[in-house]
Amino acid sequence: MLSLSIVLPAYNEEANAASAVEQVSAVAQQLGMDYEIILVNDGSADRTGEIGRELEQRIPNFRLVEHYPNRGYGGSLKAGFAAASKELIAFTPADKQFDFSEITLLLERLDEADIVSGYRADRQDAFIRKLNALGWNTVVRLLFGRLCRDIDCGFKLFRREILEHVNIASDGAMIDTEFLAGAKSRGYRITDVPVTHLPRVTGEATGANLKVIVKAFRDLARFRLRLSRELREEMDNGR
Ligand SMILES: Nc1nc2c(ncn2[C@@H]2O[C@H](COP(=O)(O)OP(=O)(O)O)[C@@H](O)[C@H]2O)c(=O)[nH]1
Ligand SMILES: [Mg+2]
Repeated sequence: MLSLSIVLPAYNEEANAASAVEQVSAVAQQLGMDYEIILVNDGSADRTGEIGRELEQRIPNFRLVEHYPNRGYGGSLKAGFAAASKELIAFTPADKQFDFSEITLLLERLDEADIVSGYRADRQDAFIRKLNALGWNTVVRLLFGRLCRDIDCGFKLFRREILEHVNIASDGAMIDTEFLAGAKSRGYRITDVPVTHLPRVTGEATGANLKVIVKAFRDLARFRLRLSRELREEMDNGR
């Protein structure tokens, strides 16, 4: 049985963090795997850090990683990945928009893939977010071919070794695209499974503001160029 690191990025999640970690912990204890849970406090202005330190007193195999100032969704995930020590890494947001017990659906697919992404068959976000996602997934597919159905789904599982071969520069919303495209172009297999998506009940989603979107598209163009250059260099060095 492979071992598992579970990363939860958190930005101003004082209303969700404790119950999110308790839910993940309850599921992880049933998996029969060697596991660790890592909550990443991404420069929150609220009590997320304090709550994380309190959780360290009572949640088994739990660790808080925190940094200031806020780095962004990608930056928080990368901090969690860097702290992870197990063979597999799963990530799920601290706002409880996924049912972590469905991790078993992702684990089941590891025999056919190196990265298993959830996809939000029934996405519980505003219409504008769905429209943005459609546009984003279409542009990414044009630039990198098919990666998976729902590129930015925040519930994924992958083999940690991939991080040794794929360098992720973005600290923003581009992280999933960089990771998936970088992994696919190095021959790693990607698959996806439908997962339940829950509405955000408390706290504020900031994933859709215009600044984030414009930055992501600019980063996308830069990444396309960088990936081609990296692959050429790897070819030249016979890797
Ligand atoms: N938006 C945002 N979320 C962050 C950041 N750092 C960590 N997160 C966490 O990343 C997860 C996803 O963010 P969210 O805004 O809910 O994005 P959405 O669900 O795609 O709308 C949440 O658990 C956030 O707390 C950040 O700088 N910005
Ligand atoms: Mg969310």
